Amino acid sequence: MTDLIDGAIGWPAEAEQRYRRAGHWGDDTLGDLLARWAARYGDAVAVVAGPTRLTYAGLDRAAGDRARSLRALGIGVGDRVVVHLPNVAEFAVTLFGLLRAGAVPVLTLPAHRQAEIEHLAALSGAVGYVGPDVVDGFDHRELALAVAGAVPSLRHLLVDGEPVPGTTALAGLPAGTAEPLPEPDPGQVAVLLVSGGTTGKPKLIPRTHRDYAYNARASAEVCGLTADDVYLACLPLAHNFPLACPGLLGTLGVGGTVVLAPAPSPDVTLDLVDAEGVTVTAMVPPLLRLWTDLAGGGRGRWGLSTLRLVQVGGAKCDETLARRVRPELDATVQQVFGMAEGLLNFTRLDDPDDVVAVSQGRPLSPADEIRVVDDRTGDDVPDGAVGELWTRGPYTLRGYYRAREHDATSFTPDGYYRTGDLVRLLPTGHLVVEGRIKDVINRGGENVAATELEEHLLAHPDIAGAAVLAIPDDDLGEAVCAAIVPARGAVAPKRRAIREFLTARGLARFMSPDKVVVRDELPLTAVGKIDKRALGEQLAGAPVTRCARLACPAASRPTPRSGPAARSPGPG
Ligand code: OOB
Repeated sequence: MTDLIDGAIGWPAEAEQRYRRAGHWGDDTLGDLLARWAARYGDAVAVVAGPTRLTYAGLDRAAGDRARSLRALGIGVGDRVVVHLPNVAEFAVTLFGLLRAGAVPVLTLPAHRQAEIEHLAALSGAVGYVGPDVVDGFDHRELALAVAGAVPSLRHLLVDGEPVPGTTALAGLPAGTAEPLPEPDPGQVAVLLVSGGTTGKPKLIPRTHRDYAYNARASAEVCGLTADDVYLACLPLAHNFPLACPGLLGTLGVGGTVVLAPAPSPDVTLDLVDAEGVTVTAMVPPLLRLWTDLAGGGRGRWGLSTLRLVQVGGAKCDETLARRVRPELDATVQQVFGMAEGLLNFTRLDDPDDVVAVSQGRPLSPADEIRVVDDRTGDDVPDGAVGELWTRGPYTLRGYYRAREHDATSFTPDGYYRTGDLVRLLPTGHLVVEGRIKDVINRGGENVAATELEEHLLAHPDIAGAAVLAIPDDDLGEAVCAAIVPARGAVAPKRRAIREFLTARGLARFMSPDKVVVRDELPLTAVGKIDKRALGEQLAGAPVTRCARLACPAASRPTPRSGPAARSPGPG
């Protein structure tokens, strides 16, 4: 194993040679690549954000200037800097400026707050923070000052906007000198991404120049991106999906234009599609549902005539929704099952609609190695059976950043990353995601896969959102709780109706929710996935229900209904 900076573990020499020979890994840093793209696409528009339009040459120049200013401050090779910017042009300038200076951006999500930023700044030993001034009434400068109070390494608090005492405006940085910028090693860490897990504290994922450049280039290829494409970043750019799958980096690599949506809300993003002639975008399933509801089939004020490809990923897209995209939005849907840790699976543009509707894609690279295993024994499961997905490859990490203890359980001795995702492999080589290992409810000995039940619930015409989670139960240990959001204009079905619906779909009785709660909306994570931890906390505060008290897990008698649950909002 090669040791990368400060404890990130690299690939063994044998794998490195293999990836280089196959042409996956090159010798460019991400900073070099921007210069290359600028030479090729000079005056073409690279980034659009509100009234700002940056050409490739303009972005290249701005990134170089920023790199020199950062170096003048003393920020140099290997220094970590927390980037906490929304989707603004400054994100691209800061990202490439840091890369050019040889520094390592720590890409945090705009929705992160002091607890997360403090943790990530301390974990990375960051020397700097770059954030906006005030967004939607939230003062990032105060956050930065508070974090700096707790994390002594944090010396430079840089503001995109108006500074306050103790912080410095990006616009006011010294120009720096014309001395040549450093040339970082392409095998070193380029960026630190934040892990997407919704349990425990976020971890940092080291992505090297080589592996991330390949990630973006190969993703662009699989999407058939060209210089004519206009990519809309709906999701926060700090997330791997809109950043490099293909996202910002993949689109810039082919000379296309990246339009930054200031907010993911459908009215903003749909308007941008028409205004900027967007051809490709990426979103999480809840947003895709809003798009199709609002704009599908010619509804609403949007033409969407340029849109050709809608990527959906981050969480499972149910079949019903996936099938609506082509007829209603007149675009190809591409399922993307990815992770900040590396492995990306895409349905291909020429996959039959039936495969695209039910699978979450197949690995991006011919060099991706995947195994579907029994997580207790580590043996491969029989063909087509459900097991945990293990993977290694040219853009999948071999270890988290400064987390050796965690690595011991997250990786096998031969370098496979244990994803924690439960999948099944179709004969075509496509994967179907069946849930997360930790997302299986043990209902008195019967296993209820939350994802599977959610998909069945979403097939109900009156249900627009569903999240299934375990609630403690004296008799069963865990009982099944479904939080549902009624479809627009519909009345939420009652628990009995849901049970009949599920039974008609052939589901075992024990799969029927013991409790149903109705919500106007479900809490979302920083990137827009359903946040089950927050939901669990909300439900824990809700009145206790007795409706789940079954004597036996597979009992067929009706569940007794009494107690406070009868008064809680909308139980079935
Ligand atoms: C993406 O990355 P993360 O790091 O925020 O989350 C990764 C996890 C996966 O391990 C899996 O549990 C879940 O999110 N996930 C999906 C999924 N895509 C991700 N579960 C079911 N179906 C899918 N299509 O979420 C991410 C990174 C790059 C591209 C796309 C998504």
